[in-house]
Amino acid sequence: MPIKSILKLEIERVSILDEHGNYDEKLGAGLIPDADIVKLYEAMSSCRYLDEVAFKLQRSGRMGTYPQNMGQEATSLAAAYVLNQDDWLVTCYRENCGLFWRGVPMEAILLHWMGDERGNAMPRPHFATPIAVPIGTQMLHATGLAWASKYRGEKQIACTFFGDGATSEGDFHEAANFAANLDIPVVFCCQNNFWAISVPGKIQCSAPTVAQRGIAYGMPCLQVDGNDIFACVYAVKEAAERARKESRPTFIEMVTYRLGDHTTADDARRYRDQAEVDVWKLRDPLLRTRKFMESKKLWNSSKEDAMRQRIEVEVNAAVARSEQIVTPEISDVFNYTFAELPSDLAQQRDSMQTHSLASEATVRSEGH
Ligand SMILES: Cc1ncc(C[n+]2csc(CCOP(=O)(O)OP(=O)(O)O)c2C)c(N)n1
Ligand SMILES: [Mg+2]
Repeated sequence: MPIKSILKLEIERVSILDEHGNYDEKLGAGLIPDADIVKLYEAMSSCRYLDEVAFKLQRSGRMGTYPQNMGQEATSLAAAYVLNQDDWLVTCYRENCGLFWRGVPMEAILLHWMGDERGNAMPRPHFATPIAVPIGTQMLHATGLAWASKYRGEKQIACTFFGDGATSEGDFHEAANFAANLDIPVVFCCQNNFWAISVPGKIQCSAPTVAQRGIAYGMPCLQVDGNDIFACVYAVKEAAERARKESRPTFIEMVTYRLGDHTTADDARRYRDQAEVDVWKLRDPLLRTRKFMESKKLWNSSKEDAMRQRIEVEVNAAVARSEQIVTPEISDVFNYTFAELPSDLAQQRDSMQTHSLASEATVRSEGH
């Protein structure tokens, strides 16, 4: 018997607005109206400014830790722009821009990183899940949410975000396998920023693309320039349509770069070259979008200055609101964890009122 090839695979890469300002008129026709690209740029700029402020808050002891999103704003924003308001957006921790676009208040994110659990209480109309710090868990949540929607005959789809490192977790493989085999309407968006803290991408994945990891599960896969908001919108639109019409998942590798440290607890200079960062600074999604708008006379430096002033007011007000929130009571853990408090915990709660924890609570609130 001769040996014959039974499968040949191909990964397509989508780019519409490249880093040199070239715009693909065919793919990009009617994709994002002019008025919207201005709003999207403003959203990315506001998210970038929040990064600056949050960094300073952490350094001055007003925030626990913070993962800057700098450089990766276009990916989740594109998804939030495309999705319906009642589709699920299931993120990890570098998708602030998408969350803000769908209306999640900035102070929710600030509270989360200030260590206040109430930052995780995403109000229902936003259809966003709490920020997932355990790597990979959210891909399963998204698959479950989309499956539930399909089971109930509802129209909602789910879109989940995760990093390149997360595709090495078992959770990714379980979610992908489940979604592809049960025809679940979920969009998997992998933000390949080439690093998982200090571990370089080539150690995580020996294949030439991360996208092809999805092929093994039999789902459509593609790669996009993740710093090109037009390409991201194009890809998510196509994937969301597939999810809605055919109830099929898609895997999108969004190639991007984190311009900052992993978090404020990291110093990326210890493991990556400045020359690499400098190359990616030129591919910055904000810079690219701004140049595009200027070439179309949609933007200029006075608009930039006016926007910066608006953003400063908006972000500073969110910081003030998050710092004014009243510290929770220790007894809240009893009052809000169970619908009906088990008797042993009721006993603990009652004894807490008369024993050491109660005095600790008083000291804490007095000292605050
Ligand atoms: C289950 C789990 N293991 C380890 C960690 C510690 N950790 C935090 S971020 C990170 C790297 C994640 O890399 P990637 O998925 O590429 O996301 P990125 O931070 O680059 O956006 C690790 C290992 C964690 N949070 N959760
Ligand atoms: Mg990464």
